Amino acid sequence: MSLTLYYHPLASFCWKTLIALYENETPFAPVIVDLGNAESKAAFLKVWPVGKFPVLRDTARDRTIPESTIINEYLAQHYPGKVELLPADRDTALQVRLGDRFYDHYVQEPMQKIVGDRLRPSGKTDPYGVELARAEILSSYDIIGAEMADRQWATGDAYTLADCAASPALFYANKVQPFGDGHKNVAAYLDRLMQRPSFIRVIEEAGPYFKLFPIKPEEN
Ligand SMILES: N[C@@H](CCC(=O)N[C@@H](CS)C(=O)NCC(=O)O)C(=O)O
Repeated sequence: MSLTLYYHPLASFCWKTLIALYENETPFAPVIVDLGNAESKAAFLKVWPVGKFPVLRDTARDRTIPESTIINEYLAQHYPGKVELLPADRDTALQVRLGDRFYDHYVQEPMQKIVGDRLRPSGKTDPYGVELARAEILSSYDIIGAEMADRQWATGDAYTLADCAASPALFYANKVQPFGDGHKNVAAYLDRLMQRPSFIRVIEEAGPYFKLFPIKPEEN
């Protein structure tokens, strides 16, 4: 086995890559990084000095690949499987990349802003930034709701790496900014994503760590 994934089971960007790996049953060695543990953090910083996960190490090709999107494209290119995560057709691939970028930048990042703000020390929070993040997520829900009126998956009939990105983005965004009654298409899309065995497995594996998530359902 040549692939090692550095990750944390609760981390939303890591879910993107775990889902991609599980979709195609790609074998890998898991290494859980605990950034709260000095030794684990120091070892991880040697792998990727930026210190953000996931990171994939491929000894067969002597490559270290950071950034969830780049990892998922790398897997699609070098470790393809039954699910074509990135279509061969270049125009269709652009749509898939756009979907991936959309879910990262306009759903997952504002969600991270809200969660991150909760973890800040008192007196250092950013209420206006959180307000903007909530508005951005709601605007994204409107866009997704309209798109999903006649689509099964993020960019059409085929499941792709855009759906890998959408899965954690929508799962966690719904926890901090619930879909509510106004976004039924978005809720239905997340339901479809959550029926994928890959995503079921990721959520099960995160189970023991959910207690660390700082925002409780009753707060919404
Ligand atoms: N653009 C990066 C974002 C990665 C990211 O933000 N990862 C979070 C976990 S979901 C992380 O490493 N957080 C730890 C930290 O920022 O110290 C990617 O797509 O991989």
